[in-house]
Amino acid sequence: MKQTIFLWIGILFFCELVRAEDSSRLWLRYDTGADARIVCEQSSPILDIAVSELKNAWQGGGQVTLQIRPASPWDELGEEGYTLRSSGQNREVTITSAGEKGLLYGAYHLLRLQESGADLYADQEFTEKPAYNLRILNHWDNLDGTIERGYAGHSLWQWDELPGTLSPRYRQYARANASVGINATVLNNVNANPRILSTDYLRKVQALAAVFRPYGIQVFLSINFSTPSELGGLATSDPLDPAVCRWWETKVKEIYDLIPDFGGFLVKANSEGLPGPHDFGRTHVDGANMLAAALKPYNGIVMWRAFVYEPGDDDRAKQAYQEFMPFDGQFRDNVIIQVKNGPVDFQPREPFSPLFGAMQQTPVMPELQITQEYTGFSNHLCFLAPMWKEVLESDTWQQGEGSTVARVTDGSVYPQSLTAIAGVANTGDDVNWCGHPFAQANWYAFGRLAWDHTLTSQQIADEWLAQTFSLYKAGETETDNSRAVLLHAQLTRMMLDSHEAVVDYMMPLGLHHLFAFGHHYGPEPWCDLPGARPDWLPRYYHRADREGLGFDRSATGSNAVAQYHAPLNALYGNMDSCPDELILWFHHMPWDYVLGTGRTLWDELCYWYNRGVEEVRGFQKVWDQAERYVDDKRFRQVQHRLKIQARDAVWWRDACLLYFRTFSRLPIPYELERPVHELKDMMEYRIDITNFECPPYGFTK
Ligand code: GCW
Repeated sequence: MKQTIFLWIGILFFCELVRAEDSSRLWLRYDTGADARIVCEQSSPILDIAVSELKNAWQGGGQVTLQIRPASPWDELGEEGYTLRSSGQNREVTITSAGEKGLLYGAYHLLRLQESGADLYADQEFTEKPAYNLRILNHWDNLDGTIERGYAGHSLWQWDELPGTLSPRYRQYARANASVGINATVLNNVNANPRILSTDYLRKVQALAAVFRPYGIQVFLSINFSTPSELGGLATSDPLDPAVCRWWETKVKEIYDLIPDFGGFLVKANSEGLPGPHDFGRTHVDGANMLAAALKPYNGIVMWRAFVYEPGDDDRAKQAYQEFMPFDGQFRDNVIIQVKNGPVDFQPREPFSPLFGAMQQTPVMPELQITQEYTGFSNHLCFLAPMWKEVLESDTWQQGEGSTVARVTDGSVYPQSLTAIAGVANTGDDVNWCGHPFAQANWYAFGRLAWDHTLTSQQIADEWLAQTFSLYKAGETETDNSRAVLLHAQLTRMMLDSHEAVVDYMMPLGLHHLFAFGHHYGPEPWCDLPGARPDWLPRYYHRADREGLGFDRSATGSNAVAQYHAPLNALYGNMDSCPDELILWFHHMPWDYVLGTGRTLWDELCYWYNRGVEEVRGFQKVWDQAERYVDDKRFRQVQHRLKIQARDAVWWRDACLLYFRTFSRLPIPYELERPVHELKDMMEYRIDITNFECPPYGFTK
């Protein structure tokens, strides 16, 4: 009898565990009910959250004190930074900050240390402060609930229900952001619907802002430049028209009456068919400054995107620089230019945008893409921290050696009061938020790097894994535990290698934009749509012909290299010195050109594609070992997606090599695996993305 009862208790406990494992808790998987001793003399919505998080989850015993210290002009940590002191002897932790938000971030950091297995009572004192003032998510969420380039379901924002009904996920979203230091969000797509500024929608935005505020999160909106005419009924949206200026001033006042801490506007103008100041014969400066003037009285800002390009004769990669450099210094002080990490468009690998560091009188902010538009959607495991680190650590040389992209944008090199970094969000209403369990790591990594870009990818992967999978806790014996330690190391390695693997099987050696037209999932290097914009077709980028492959951006070609500061212009501009990783970005290389490895371009291409495939197969082997240590649901989700990724990698390799082979007419090196697809079949195949939420995908004919 007793045994049966125990058995039932066991079964119920097990069911509860399984039920709980739906990935919805992200990296915030603390055991609750700790009832820890937390002391904080003040109370406020932000502080109350800091206290309750610790009270619930702090397992360190002793006491944690949260203290606001008087702000002083010498306090370099600001309102968001903090000092954390711990004493082993007294089992005490004290976090001090000049601001409430600093204490909230300190509290989350303490819990992060706990969950990632740090020694909680090593006598220590350290300070933390964010690298960028604004660490902001950009949601490409449409008002109809769809998400442009979103792969985790529909929008989190239930516009139909707002403002009356507040989904519990809003608070969970805010909490997750705060836990990694993200302090702002743009709620709607940069391809903005004018209706977002209608009073109806502003009331919905107000309701969201109220949920986010206690987590230190400020709300911004993307605006459509033609809103005065489209929504306001004006005859024009010309930024120099006094009636248009007045319209914006009135609208901005309405917004601030509803949301006093509203952050400002994000603007995509005269880009990919969206309206902008050019439509009225005005410039980006006219447009941005007009909005900035309306926002200024409320301390609002304008984030004006530099993602602009027109079909024409000139290289797309050069256009943002050409269009924006002449305006350097002409923007108002509450305008910041938002620049994608690379000069084209979030490709798996690009060199950094030459605008970084070059604009010296205007603040510039990097825009990174967390959602995996070009890296396998939510099917492929691709940890993006290494890619972002590569960009942030690229040396622009604009002010001598060490003027890295990070340092020219975070205020270290140029004195700027406005510093910011944006990430295009990968969240949706899927239970697990991001589609792929490992895609959560990219949301996490964006926050951590925006806070501290000197963290290594390894540190970030390490702490995310420890918090998200708790492998060590699974082991029952010492052998189990030491296996878990080894597995943790292998999984970290898998994450760290995953971005390079994706580059290898999709677009190695600097190739870019070989994607299928429209949805950007699979390969279509041959794509040729009559009437399509040439700069939206892969041929524009790979330029394969009988002689060779790649885009000549050297002095003999488009001369995009001239936009880079010395010595990079020469380094990139010369085939012999250009890094292999970027060689086809900058050069049209002969098929038989011998690279540093001693292999010809063609052979090297085959090797890199194959390496990508092999790497993914390696990830499968590592992941299968996790079966005993990870809950069944997440284990199978990842396992299933790795299968898709492995199939897709072969598809990418076969498609690109067989297609390029029609130009090189060279054999795939005989020691390498042979293609398993026919080029003709792959060219006829159309990916069905109408139901992209439920795999399987991949080339199966
Ligand atoms: O990467 C491209 C995307 C578009 C996107 C655009 C942009 C929101 O394919 O979907 O539009 O860039 O960043 O504006």
